[in-house]
Amino acid sequence: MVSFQPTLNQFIRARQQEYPEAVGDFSQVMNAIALAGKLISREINLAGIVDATGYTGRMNVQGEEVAKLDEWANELIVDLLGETGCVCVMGSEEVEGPISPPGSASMGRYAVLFDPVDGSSNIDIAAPVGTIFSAQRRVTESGTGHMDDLLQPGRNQAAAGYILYGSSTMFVYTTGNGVHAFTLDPTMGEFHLTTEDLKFPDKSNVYSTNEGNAGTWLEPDQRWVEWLKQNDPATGRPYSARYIGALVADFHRILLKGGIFAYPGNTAKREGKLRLLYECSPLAFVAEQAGGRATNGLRRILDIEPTGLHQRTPYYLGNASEVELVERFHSDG
Ligand code: AHM
Ligand code: MG
Repeated sequence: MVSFQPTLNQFIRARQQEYPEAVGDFSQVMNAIALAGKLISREINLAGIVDATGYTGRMNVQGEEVAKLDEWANELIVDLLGETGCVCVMGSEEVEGPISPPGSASMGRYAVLFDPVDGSSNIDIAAPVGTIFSAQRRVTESGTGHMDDLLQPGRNQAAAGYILYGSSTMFVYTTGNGVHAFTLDPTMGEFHLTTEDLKFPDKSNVYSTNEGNAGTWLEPDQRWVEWLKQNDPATGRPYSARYIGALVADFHRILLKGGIFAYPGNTAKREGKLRLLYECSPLAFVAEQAGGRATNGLRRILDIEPTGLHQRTPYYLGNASEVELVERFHSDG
């Protein structure tokens, strides 16, 4: 038999056979997300040709302009997850409240949160963007799911991951048993396993943050970034800066090459910019499973009890030693 790397679907099915109680719902949820990823990847590749760049002219719940691709990808993911029958409720960056799947589909066992196209302003310049997803087991007992199913701490996640639309399209996920990465073969339309049990490399002296905001940051973050830039070869300083402005792409580089991503709060917005449930928690789960760390500067992201679907949090993510370093700046005042 010709040997090839397993497809995402084969990999998930093989893993599921290890759990006799599994009934296949989880595979269906993951397949729906992967199919959405393939369709979004195609649309992004053709964005300039099919008039998918630019904005709709509407604002989303966060008061941000809605890119055409945000809206299209949101509807696509809602439809594909909804028709699995395995999802009881959804939460999206693009929609203010919980999204109920149509009809009996709302009996499903999973609550799924997602950011359909994160960093979507990058689309207009053909730079990388990503989809982020998180699947929680429902906590309500029956019928349509609701907010309680969505507002769970990240440590409860059944699965989480992202799809990176870069020079290649990658699907990276964890269910709490390591992080696995797949690359899309566009000629076959299949994601193939490229790395099983992915781990952060040893620390590297790279930081990724929007330093243009540094003047608005709180004092510990300002001291931290100044420290990184000092010239002290014995401690590997100065660090190198890398920032794409799309969380999935910035995080993926750090996962593969090492370093830290930070989006601190500032004096006007203490909670910063990034959203806990569909941006920070899923990548925190991936980071921890890859041997890294994710905190808000003082506290583990996965232990934050959410109170709102779109709540924000300061965010530090990457090699454990690098995240611990910035935490020391915070705990020292
Ligand atoms: P979005 O959800 O509106 O796309 O914003 C999230 C993005 C992240 O991908 C990225 O890390 C961050 O915003 C960049 O923000 P900034 O432009 O302030 O550096
Ligand atoms: Mg986003």
